[in-house]
Amino acid sequence: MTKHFKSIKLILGDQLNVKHPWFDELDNNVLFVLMEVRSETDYVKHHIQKVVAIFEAMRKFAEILCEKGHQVKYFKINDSDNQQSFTKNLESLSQQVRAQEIHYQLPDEYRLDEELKSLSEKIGLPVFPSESNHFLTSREELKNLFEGKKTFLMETFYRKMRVKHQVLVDSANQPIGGKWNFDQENRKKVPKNHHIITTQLKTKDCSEVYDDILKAGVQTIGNIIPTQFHWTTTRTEAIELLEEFVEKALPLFGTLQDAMTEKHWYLYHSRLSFAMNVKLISPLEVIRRVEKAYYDEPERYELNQIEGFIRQILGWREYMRGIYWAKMPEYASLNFFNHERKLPNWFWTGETKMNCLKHAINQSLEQAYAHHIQRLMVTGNFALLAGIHPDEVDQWYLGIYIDAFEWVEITNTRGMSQFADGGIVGSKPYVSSASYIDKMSDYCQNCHYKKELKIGEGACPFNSLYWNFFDAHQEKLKSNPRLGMMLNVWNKMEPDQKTNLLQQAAYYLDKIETL
Ligand code: FAD
Ligand code: DLZ
Ligand code: SF4
Repeated sequence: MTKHFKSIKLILGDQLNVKHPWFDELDNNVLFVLMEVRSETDYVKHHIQKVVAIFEAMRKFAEILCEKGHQVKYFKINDSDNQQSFTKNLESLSQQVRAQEIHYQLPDEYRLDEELKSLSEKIGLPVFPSESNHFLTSREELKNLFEGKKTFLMETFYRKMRVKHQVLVDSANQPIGGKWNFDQENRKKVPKNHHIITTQLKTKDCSEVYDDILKAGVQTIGNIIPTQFHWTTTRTEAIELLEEFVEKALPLFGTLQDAMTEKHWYLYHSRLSFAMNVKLISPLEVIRRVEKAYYDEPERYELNQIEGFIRQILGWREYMRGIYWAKMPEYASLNFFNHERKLPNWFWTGETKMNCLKHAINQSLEQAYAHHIQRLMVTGNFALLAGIHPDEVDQWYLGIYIDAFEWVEITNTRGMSQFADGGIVGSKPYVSSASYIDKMSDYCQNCHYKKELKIGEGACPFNSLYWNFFDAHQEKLKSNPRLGMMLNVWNKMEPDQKTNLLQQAAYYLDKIETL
């Protein structure tokens, strides 16, 4: 006979926080439910490693809840009673166990927020949302900070967060080290002959989950070796990775955070984004651990490394979430430059002669990962210069990265990278010619194209596309104080030179599929 439960509590695949108050006490009236469902695997074509990581983490989380004595119903993707949607499964489960109410934690994504808001009406039971406690700022607090403002600078937000959470501030709420921001010290290339000593990949066998996904016929992108899976899928693994990061990579994190190299795919980056985004580990835990490293051993951990890292989490990560909730759903259709082009097919195969793009894309297909500057200044930069429709760009980023969840993907992609929001997230479009990519990487050395050539046979496409971008969007960019200098350079260029650059760009755009 089926057991009866007063309440069903839904746990989404990115709400795997064992420290949530829901799990503080055992309650026999509560049935927790987790579901592997096609509505989530199919809203975009995800990287195979992302689906494996989420299912593996969900299954391990359910096991931990059971071990603690909680009651759990887990829908695996191929279970015969799985109707493949949150609403349908909740409807049948609530009838089966005669539940009187349903609870959920506020989701991080607008689409699911809307779906869960209409649960009560669809199922005919009272439904109670509760705070997830997963961020350093509640949705209400964000609303008050962002509502009604056209722009709200990340730097202003970040300083408020430093003071609010007492991170790297003194008793007068002034920044430790006398500066809020050490970015100027953090723009170095990997030095020649530098020996990279960083975190290791710890692997495990995820074949069982992988086989289930294959059997279900979920369409995915990218590659995987299921027997050597390295993404962290438990809290214990996430804490181990954090410790290893602090020990090995943090001492150089800031200095080399913008550097790119063919020699190493994550360099001194933490690879903690997936664990944080599915809430195996909390942002404050990570921040406090890194802050402690500085206070314990200031001679080993310079402030620029520490502050640079903390700003990404306390600043950028929380700020992006703030913009998301302040501006959705309109944000998802912004297209400031009216870009219309399709994403070239080689974004899905890595088959391009441009070495920077070949490297960043192949790495993304192999590892479901690229670090920030690869995402922003290689793939994102090219997509913006080439005038790709932001919907196409969003689909790619939302699918391919292990850490891609809409609240943080769309604000970074449509906002920071594509400037499709006209300057809500960033104060200027992030575009560059070959010179920036060459300055920060070793990609240009082995490229089919010549970084120093702007026109003619073998000219680097970034060079002409860069000027073409300024020419095409003069009207929209001319009032931007941060772009005045580049527009001046463009406007003062010899007419012949301008014509040649524009012709070169048109030629490349015409044969974009073969670049
Ligand atoms: P580290 O370099 O070690 O940084 C530490 C942490 O800081 C990250 O784990 C992350 O939580 C946080 N962080 C750093 N930069 C950002 C940022 N701009 N916004 C929010 N958090 C940040 N991050 C995602 O988590 N999901 C995404 O879908 C995502 N899409 C992106 C798309 C584009 C076009 C760009 C330019 C950036 C995107 N980012 C995204 C931000 C950033 O690239 C990743 O967080 C980072 O590369 C993850 O690797 P890591 O954990 O090794 O990061
Ligand atoms: C991304 C994802 C995938 C691929 N699959 C599931 C799933 O089967 N079940 C689930 O609960 N969550 C999944 N997720 C994560 C959700 O899409 C995530 O909860 C939303 O993106 C909200 O941020
Ligand atoms: Fe990229 Fe141009 Fe450098 Fe080649 S030369 S790696 S295309 S920036």
